[in-house]
Amino acid sequence: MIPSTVPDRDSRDITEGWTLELAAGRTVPTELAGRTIPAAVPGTVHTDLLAAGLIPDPYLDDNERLLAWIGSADSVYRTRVALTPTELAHERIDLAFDGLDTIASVRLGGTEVLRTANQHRSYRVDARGAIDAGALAIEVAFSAPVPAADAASLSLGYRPHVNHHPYNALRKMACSFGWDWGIDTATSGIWRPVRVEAWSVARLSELRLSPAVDGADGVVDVVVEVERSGAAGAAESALEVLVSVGGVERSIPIAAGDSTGTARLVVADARLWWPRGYGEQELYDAVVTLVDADGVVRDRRDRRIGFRFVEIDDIADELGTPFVLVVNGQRIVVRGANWIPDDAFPHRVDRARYAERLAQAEFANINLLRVWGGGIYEHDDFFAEADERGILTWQDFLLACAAYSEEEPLRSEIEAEAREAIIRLADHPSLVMMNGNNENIWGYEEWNWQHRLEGRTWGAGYYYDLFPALVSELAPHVRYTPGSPFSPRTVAGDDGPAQNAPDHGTMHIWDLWNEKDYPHYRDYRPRFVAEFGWQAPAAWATIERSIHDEPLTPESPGMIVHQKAIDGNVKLTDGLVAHLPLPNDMRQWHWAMQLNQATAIRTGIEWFRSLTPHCMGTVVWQLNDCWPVTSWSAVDGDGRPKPLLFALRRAHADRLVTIQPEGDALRVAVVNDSVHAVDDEVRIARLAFDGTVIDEWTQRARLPAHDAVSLMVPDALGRPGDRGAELLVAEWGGERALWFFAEYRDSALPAAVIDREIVAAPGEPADRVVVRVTARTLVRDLTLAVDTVHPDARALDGLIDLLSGESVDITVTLPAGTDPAALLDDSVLQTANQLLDARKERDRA
Ligand code: BMA
Repeated sequence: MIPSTVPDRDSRDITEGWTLELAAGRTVPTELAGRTIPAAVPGTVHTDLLAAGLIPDPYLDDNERLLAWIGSADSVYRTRVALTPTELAHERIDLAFDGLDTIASVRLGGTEVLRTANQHRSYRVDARGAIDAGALAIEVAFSAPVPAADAASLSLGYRPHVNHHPYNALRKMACSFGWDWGIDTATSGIWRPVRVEAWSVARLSELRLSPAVDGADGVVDVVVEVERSGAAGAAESALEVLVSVGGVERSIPIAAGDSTGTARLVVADARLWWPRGYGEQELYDAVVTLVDADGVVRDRRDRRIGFRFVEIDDIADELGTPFVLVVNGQRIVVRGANWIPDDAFPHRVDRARYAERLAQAEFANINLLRVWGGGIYEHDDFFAEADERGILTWQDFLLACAAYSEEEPLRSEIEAEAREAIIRLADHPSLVMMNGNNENIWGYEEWNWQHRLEGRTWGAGYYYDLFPALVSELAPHVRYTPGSPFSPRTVAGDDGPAQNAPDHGTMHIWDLWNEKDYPHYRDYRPRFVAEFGWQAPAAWATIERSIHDEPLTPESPGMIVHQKAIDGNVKLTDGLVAHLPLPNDMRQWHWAMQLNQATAIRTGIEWFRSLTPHCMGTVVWQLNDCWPVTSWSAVDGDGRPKPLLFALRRAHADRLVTIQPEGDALRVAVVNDSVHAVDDEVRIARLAFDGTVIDEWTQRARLPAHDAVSLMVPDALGRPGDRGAELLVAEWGGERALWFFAEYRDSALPAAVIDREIVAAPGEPADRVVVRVTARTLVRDLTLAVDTVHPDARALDGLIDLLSGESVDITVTLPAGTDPAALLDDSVLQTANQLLDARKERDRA
């Protein structure tokens, strides 16, 4: 029987009474040095100074530069905690730090008890001896991170990295030093909760649950470790760990003097956990309690686990090496996105924000999120949301775009953080894979690092030995890959590069954004694309909130500060002008760039999905942002979607029809990633822009679940009479694809004539209105800029193509008090047509 009692221990977060003091010296402004500033834990120096009104918001305008001094400031956090009589009655009083950012000295009553240099670990100290008059005086002194990283970059030995600071010399969130989408905030602080934990006899110090599937049964291997209090007799007392999963219970005796135990539970006829789109997300409560010889419950853990088994099919075939995630025996077509910290100050991201962001991922039909290695080992709330929604996750170890020392002191830090991350995250069913690094193997082999390293270590020992050994020891039910990208079993030579080889394993495609136009995605026939992306500015309301340039232009000072990519604006322009004219009007520029981003990514995903099953996944760069910035994201730093989110929703839909060029001909690919077979006519028609059908053709396509087929468009049908004024339409299974023979700018796309009205939406909640749009001409990419009406308004559909005469209802959520009629204003309407109107007007002038 699992005792229902709560454990006899006291645990509480220490959130009260914290202060921050900045040490005089270095770059600290004199009026701030030595001052006592109220502080928050969890928190950071930046956010405490901001809350105290002592600095402006770093995310606005050019404040990043004004606040750069913080990275070179030493700081001290202090509080005094009065302990309760119940706490004092316990044998042990520990302080548990879930995260310290980064170089810290913890002092209790003036005595140093802990030194740390790793943001990605947690720490615990026995604080009993430091109690004075029933209270603990806690002081956490942080050394400035920027000079520390600089000094370490020499003491560890130079190692290549991207961006401006040597983030690879310090175990601190790499992107907090600035990234090509990230603000440089290198801050300090107690970024995760601190608890006082009072306990007696023993506590659960480690718990590992490895769920597996054996025939119809679910199997959970349990490993527990206990720490004894050290009080007289505690070492000898016998303990018992009780485990319960889905009604099955097991007892693990821990003999006197012992501290570990194992058990295997079998849950007969277990219901499986499936990724979304493939089945249900069955979760089981797992409860683990620690009971002492007197039957008193001393500790307890509650988890939600799931039964699924994961394999990676990377067995070489005649074309190279595939990369296929196989979950419960089902080959998964990954429709994924990369995830970065959702805030440059990640302690501000709470469960509600994770829920909102993952709901946006779900909206975009995303079935996998990759937690990129320049950020953090994500919070449990992120994984809990993913578990419930069936979004697969893949967590990188935190080594990105750089070479890393394999010697001490870095080696032990990396091993300790990796162990901790694996143990903390492994029982989330959504976590299917851990990955050694981001781009480091590629960088070593192909970015001239070997030359610069002069024989120094670069991280191979982590990727090929340490990490795989830890994952198989601690989480045998989670898969591992050495890197992203990673091409196994290849050597540089005649048949291409050793790494990032399209035919082998995972690849990142960046040469398009950097150098070529997006139709060149079709030059690749990859097995799995783990990164590719295209930039666009943030939503209009986000720009208005965060940048106050007068005039606001693509190159005005604030816009340039909020664009971190090398030659970002030049690449935006180059990427646009092959397709659309460059508008010399800020609102139109903004719309053109957002549209181009969406089109570029949609082109890529539809092409890659048209190659199913040769290509078994795409993971677009990137879902989210950590502040308001021009970037590759689909959702901006204020949480507002860009039109790309609609493009992802379409391109990732279970059923996809897409028209792709194949040599001189056209191919219609129909892809069925739903669990149901689809039997329908494929109807292909060539139309004039006014809607007249010029030619058409049908053929039946019956597709089992998870299958794809391509049909070649008959020659005559695919050959337009007037390239600039005709289009091809393909329909199948309720989906539709359009193909335009000419670029927007070379086409006769007419000025759009569009009727709009607000229609009553039966059953819609009061904050929802429906805008009915009817096209009187061919209209491309219709998108409502609803955030210009109210910053919190959201449209639930966008990037809509309408043939002349067609209508669509767009649901908009609109905060109370806003007049829905404002949604009908011309300034809200965005179409590709209007981007050509401006040029036509200019040509006329
Ligand atoms: C890849 C990523 C990130 C980067 C992105 C865009 O290299 O791994 O490092 O932000 O490209 O340049």
